[in-house]
This record gives sequence, C-alpha cells and structure tokens, in this order.
Amino acid sequence: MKIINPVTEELIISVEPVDATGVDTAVRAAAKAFESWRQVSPGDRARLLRRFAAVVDAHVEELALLEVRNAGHTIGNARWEAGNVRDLLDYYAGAPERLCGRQIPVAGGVDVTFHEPLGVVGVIVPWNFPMPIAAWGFAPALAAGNTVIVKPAETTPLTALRLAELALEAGLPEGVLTVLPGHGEVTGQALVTHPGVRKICFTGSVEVGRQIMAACAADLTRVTLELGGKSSTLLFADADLDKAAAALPGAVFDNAGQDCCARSRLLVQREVYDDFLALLEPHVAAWRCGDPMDPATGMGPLITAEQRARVAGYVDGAEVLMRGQAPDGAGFWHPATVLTARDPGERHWREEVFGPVLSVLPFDGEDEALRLANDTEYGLSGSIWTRDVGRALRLARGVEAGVLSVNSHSSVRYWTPFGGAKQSGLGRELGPDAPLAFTETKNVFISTE
Ligand code: TXE
Repeated sequence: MKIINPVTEELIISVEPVDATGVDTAVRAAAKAFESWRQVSPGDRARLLRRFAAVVDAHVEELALLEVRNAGHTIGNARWEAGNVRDLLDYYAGAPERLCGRQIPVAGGVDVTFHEPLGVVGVIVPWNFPMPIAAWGFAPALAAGNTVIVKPAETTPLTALRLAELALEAGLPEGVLTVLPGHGEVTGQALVTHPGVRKICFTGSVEVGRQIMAACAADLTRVTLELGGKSSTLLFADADLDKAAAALPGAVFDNAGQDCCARSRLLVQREVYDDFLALLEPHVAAWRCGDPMDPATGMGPLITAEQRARVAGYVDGAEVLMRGQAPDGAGFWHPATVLTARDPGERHWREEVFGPVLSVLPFDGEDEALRLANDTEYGLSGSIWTRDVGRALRLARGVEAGVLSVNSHSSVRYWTPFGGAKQSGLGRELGPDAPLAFTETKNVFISTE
C-alpha cells in the first residue's frame, strides 16, 4: 500500500498489507497472549497501562508530526490526538481494580457475578482520526483483560503501527496489542470472520458497518458500530448569536469536516436568519485552509483525491452562500463552503458529505426545528443554542441522537459515553462503562447447604 502525504501528494512509504494467513497467525498469537494477560493481576495490568501512557506522552510530538504527514491534520489537532491516546490509557488504567462484580442475595447459598474478559478483540479504524479511534477501542479492552488487534485504514496506518511499537517498549507482552495494516476487504474481512475473534469495534461507513454486523452474525461475534452522522445545530433567536457564530466554523470545518460529529446542518430561526449569517461570514472567511504546520491554520487537506472529488460533487450545482480560500497546486484541498439548502430533499442536506461543507436551512418554531433535525436516518450528535432552559431540555430529550450539547459544540470526552442512535451506530464507547462492554458477565451460585 502506497502511503501518500495529502499535503504534497508525495509517497511517504510503502506498507505491506497483511493477508488472511497473516491475520490467522496474529489472531492465534493474540489468543495465546490472552491466556497470560487475563491472569495478570489488576494492579500490574494498571501499572503496565500507565507505563504505556507515559511512553506515549514522551512521544506526543513524534506521533503528532507523523499524523501531520500521513493525514494532513493541523499540528495542534495532531498533538491533541496523540495526547488523547495518553489520556485514554491513563483513564482506563484505573479500570482493572474497579471492575467489580456483585453479590446478590439468594436463599441457600451465595451468588456472585464476575466480569470476565472476552478474549481477542478486533478494532477496525477509519482514516479520519487514526490515533484516538484506535485507542477508544484498545485502551478499555486491554484494561478489561482482553488482547487486541487493530486494523487501521489503508491510507493512514503509520501512527497505529508506531503505537504498537511503543506498547512493547512500555512492557506490554507480545501479542497483547497487535496492529495489522491492510485492505478492508482482505485484512478487515479476515479479522471480522475469524472464529477466534470475540468482538469487533468498527468505526466507518454505514454500508461497511452493515456488512460487518451481518458477518459477525455467523459466530455471534459481539459488535460495536460507530457509523458517522448528519448532525444539526438548532439555533434559536434568543441564543447568544455572537458566541454561536464564533463556535460554528470549528464544529463544521475542523479536520476539514472529516468528523463523524461535524455539525454539517445548520437550522436557524427565520427571524435571525440574515443577521446570523452576517455574523457567521467573517468567521468562515477567517477559517484558514493550508499548511498544517502553521499554527494559524484551521484545516488541512482532505485525505485523498477521491474524497475531494466526492465532496466537490455535493457542492456542484448547489447554491453557494459562502466560500473560503484554499491553496492551489499539490494537495487535496477543499475550501470551507456554506450552502443554502433550497429544500430538505437536497443531497448535501441529507447525506454525510465528510468534508468542509455546511448546509443551512431556516425554520419557524420549535416543532419544525425538531422535525427537521430528526428527519434523517443518522442520529449521532447535535447542538441546541437557546437561552430558554425549558426549551433546551425539551429539545435535548427530543432530538434523536446519542451525543448532544447545549450552547456548545463539544462532542467527545473520553470520560463520557459516546455513540449513535438510529443508523449512526450500535453500542457506546468511552466513559466509565466502556471496559464492561469488553466483558461477559458470569453468574456463579455457591451452595452453602
Ligand atoms: O470508510 P470504510 P471509507 C464515512 C464518510 C466517508 C465514507 C467512506 O462519509 O466519506 O464513510 O469512507 C475497513 N471488512 N465514514 O470508504 O470503507 C477499512 O479498511 C472489514 C464515517 O474510508 O467504512 C477501514 O479500516 N473492514 C466514519 C474502515 O473499515 C473493512 C469514518 C473504514 O472504511 C471492510 C470513516 C470490510 N468488508 C468514514 N471494508 C465515521 N464514523 O466517522 C472496509 N473496511
């Protein structure tokens, strides 16, 4: 696989994809490693995860620079992403000693529950956040006593491969965390269908998510799916419009819009529609697209030429309200773009664009805003902007999504649960319960008679 720098379009390195035989060898090694890893005492497992966090911390800059080259992320974002891996490891290092079962009152004996690790877990990662999404899977899974195989996206395997080396450097035993680069239909497919794999955590497209869920049915392999979104900002006339206008570009254009939580739809109450767009315009114009190493840059390029063509396809023929600047020449650039949704049936209003494109539509009242926000097969994220607490709570309960924010565009915190409703996914990641999702609850009754 040729790994390309999306800023320069130059070859960084070629990586050998792992075939089905290689996957089988790795799963067997991970299953063997599991037998010892599950026996490691909770305190020792916690210590090893903390040491892994410390080693990642010592390599944040190196990992960040690697991600800038491989994925075109801005240096600030890439540092945050590497730091996020460290924080996840630190946070879930607290889990092994806290995975407590229960003692349940019964007659004639004692009844206790245990949270047992599943075994080998496969984590299939997309290209938009190669480091954090890998760690959302492996950190809680390892903490719960599983061994993990990560399959990074074909375009962005470099940071995951480096993390696997750092895990060994930190003292994690061989086979506990393995990274297998390769193609989805070969390496990914072999991992999903391998009978030795007990759970798959998949982040990617809805289409592939469906295929993976169907394939997992054969062996009843557990599955968690995180499948993207078409999330809305619901902006009411009574909101702090200046604050909302300043925050919105980051919520849509960060990571060049290649973000499952991107608030790619903006619903504005009609009475402030023109005023709000006038407030938004200078912030869109100031959102710089260009050199990811420049700290003033808001976003880098898209990941591939194909992704850029796909995004441009949504803009072609649409009514453009605002368009930012993008560099000419080499690089898969696409400017920040704001489109008017002439009606809610337009493709850019309905489908996940996964690029720096915002679609805007006015609404009149709360009922209409809710109806429009929920008129999508997706249900991942969303924001509600209003100073009316009652309305904020009504809408927070009414919007069909897994993760919402009020007067803010924040989405993901590693210590709070994350995941989608409807076709945005299945199951939850992150937060205090994530390690439990990598266990089987066992109930044991001990007779005292
Ligand atoms: O995703 P794929 P793609 C959406 C976004 C994007 C579109 C296509 O709209 O434009 O999906 O992206 C592996 N068995 N999201 O084509 O194909 C693949 O190798 C096992 C939203 O890149 O779903 C990669 O590692 N694995 C999303 C991963 O799945 C398979 C993030 C994702 O690839 C496989 C990414 C198979 N049969 C894209 N086929 C989000 N949730 O944020 C592919 N893979």
